[in-house]
Amino acid sequence: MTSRNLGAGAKKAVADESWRKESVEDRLEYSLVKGIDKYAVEDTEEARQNTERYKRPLHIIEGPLMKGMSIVGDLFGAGKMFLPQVIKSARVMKKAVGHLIPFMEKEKEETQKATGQEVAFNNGTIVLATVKGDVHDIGKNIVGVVLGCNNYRVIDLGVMTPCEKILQTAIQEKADIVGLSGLITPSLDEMIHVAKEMERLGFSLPLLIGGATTSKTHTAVKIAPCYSSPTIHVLDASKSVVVCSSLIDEDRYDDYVEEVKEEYEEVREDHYDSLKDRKYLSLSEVRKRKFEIDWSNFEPVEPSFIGTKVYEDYDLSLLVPYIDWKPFFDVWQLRGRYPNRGYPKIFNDKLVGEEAKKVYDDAQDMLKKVVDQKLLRASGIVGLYPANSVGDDIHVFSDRETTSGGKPDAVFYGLRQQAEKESEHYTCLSDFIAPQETGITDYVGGFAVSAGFGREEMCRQFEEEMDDYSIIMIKALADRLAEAFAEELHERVRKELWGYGNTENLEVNELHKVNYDGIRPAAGYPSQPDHTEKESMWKLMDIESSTGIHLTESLAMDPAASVSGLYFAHPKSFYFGVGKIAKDQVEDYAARKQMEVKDVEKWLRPNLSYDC
Ligand code: B12
Repeated sequence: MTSRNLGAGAKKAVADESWRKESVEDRLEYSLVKGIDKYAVEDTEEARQNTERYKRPLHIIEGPLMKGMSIVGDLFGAGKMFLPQVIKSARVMKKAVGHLIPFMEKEKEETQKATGQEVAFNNGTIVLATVKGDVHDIGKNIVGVVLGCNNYRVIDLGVMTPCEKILQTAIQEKADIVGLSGLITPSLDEMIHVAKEMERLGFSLPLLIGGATTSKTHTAVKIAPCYSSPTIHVLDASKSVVVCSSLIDEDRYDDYVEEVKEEYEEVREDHYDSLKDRKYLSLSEVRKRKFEIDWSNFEPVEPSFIGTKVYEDYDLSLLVPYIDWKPFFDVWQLRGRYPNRGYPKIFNDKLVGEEAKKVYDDAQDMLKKVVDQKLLRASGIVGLYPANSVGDDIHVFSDRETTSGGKPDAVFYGLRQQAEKESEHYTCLSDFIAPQETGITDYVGGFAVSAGFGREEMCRQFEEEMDDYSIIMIKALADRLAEAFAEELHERVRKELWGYGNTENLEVNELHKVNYDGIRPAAGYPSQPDHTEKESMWKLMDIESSTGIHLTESLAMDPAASVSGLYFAHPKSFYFGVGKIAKDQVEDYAARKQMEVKDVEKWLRPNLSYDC
């Protein structure tokens, strides 16, 4: 496999080459602004040879390269350039700087020998890491690239990084800032741990917090109080440059840190006030007000098999039509404005339409290669079982005979809404399964899919080529394929494997709008925020050995491009959010799951209505 012909957008060099006649400075600037990496090394070397103008290799970075990147930065800041273009510009910058690094290292050694003084080549050093137990890194990668373009030295420790490694690296590399990333809620606790360790070990470096599961409130309420130096939540990549430059600039540091401190104090006050305002019903009360389904005339459809069916090396071409492209554009921070928000209408958007089309075309090119050359592999599993609800839990059986009061083969535990609200129902997933006392044998399903096998090999190849654009592209596509797999398999389940929707005939866009009967809630999503439920699924369906999808200590699925969940068939089932729950439910849940209350509190911390 040669990544030369795999790299996204690589073949789209400009047809008009007249700009090659300009000065080397203009050519470098043009390459950076247009994101053309073809001549990056050649032109940088030409500039380096001109030792009269550029006495040190660093002067080429500080001169033409940074000039080009600051134009990129200004255009990005002004909303005239978009993330995919910035990442392509960064690819040019990385190749140019990569060519200069050996010369700068040599110079650094010589200067250090001669003067005994350290030489800095950049705005500052930032150590980035996805925390222990978490496998997601698209967001962190984007931040790394954007900071790199702004001449920060970025040391990216990758995913599943233990606290000790992060802190050791920060010391060894004389970092100016530490940045943590996480996608799933268990990572929030790991971030608190890192903050506590930084405090214990006497660190004073600013700590940045980012990733889909993080928030300003969580950072202000839970992480910042553990560490006496600045701890700042960063919403997205574009904000990361402003935050880092305010922290690195000695003149701005004090004011900026003071401002954040005051803001976080207010966030904490608001948070604690809002906790006081909210009311919760007791668990026994909400159980009385469960979501009622009339089971008297209900005849569940019997699945075509009981147990599991494994799909190895699933045909990727079957998945492509099921891709939901909207989240793909979110990754690239391309948002169309009403009425052009969704796909394909985004292409009509005046502001982002053209760029959206370009990144989409690059995605199609890469997707074609991935499918034709089988560069990614997809595996999945479906499990279908007799089941009954027993209170808030779902008892699952391996055969029909054992449903009537027998010992279940697995129990899926449920959480019930408790925050007072206008609607009369306080829902729990178990409400969608026939209760044991009805005597009806109902069914529940489970699934796990991944399209991430082979992704790391591709990324390593792109890394060698210093091609961050293609790294982000392949990760985004693997995630899209994983979700498409979940969508396609769910349809297959409804139409054939379980068969309760065998007359269904919906277009893919209707599937994305959930216009079919039944739901597939995932452990970690709002209907069941407890990630530990995945352990029961993995055991019942033997998921790891059947598919190769492994659970980390934080219960993230590895490979990252994986999705899992349960299937509910009842036409009245719907998605909902459990929201915050009170201590009586936490204690009851812990007793049912035979877990310690403090462990339940750890896994469900973002859902607790109380502080602990
Ligand atoms: C797309 C998506 C996925 C993709 C993967 C996404 C990825 N980034 O790798 C797929 C489909 C694989 C997926 C799977 C799952 N997901 Co998901 N997913 C999302 C979704 C819809 C968007 C996330 C995303 O990609 N955003 C775009 C990227 C570019 O943004 P980002 O990662 O946030 O990064 C930006 C900033 O956060 C910031 N940033 C990030 N890191 C850092 C670090 C520093 C230092 C700084 C300064 C800034 C910074 O800058 C970045 C660029 O701007 C969110 C919901 C949402 N709207 O956020 C849920 C969400 C993240 N998923 C969630 C869950 C639960 C899951 C699953 C566990 C579900 C399941 N059981 O199958 C799995 C877990 C997968 C696994 N391997 O374990 C939850 C997580 C919260 C929780 N309860 O744990 C969310 C929030 C949905 C929800 N509302 O419940 N998911």
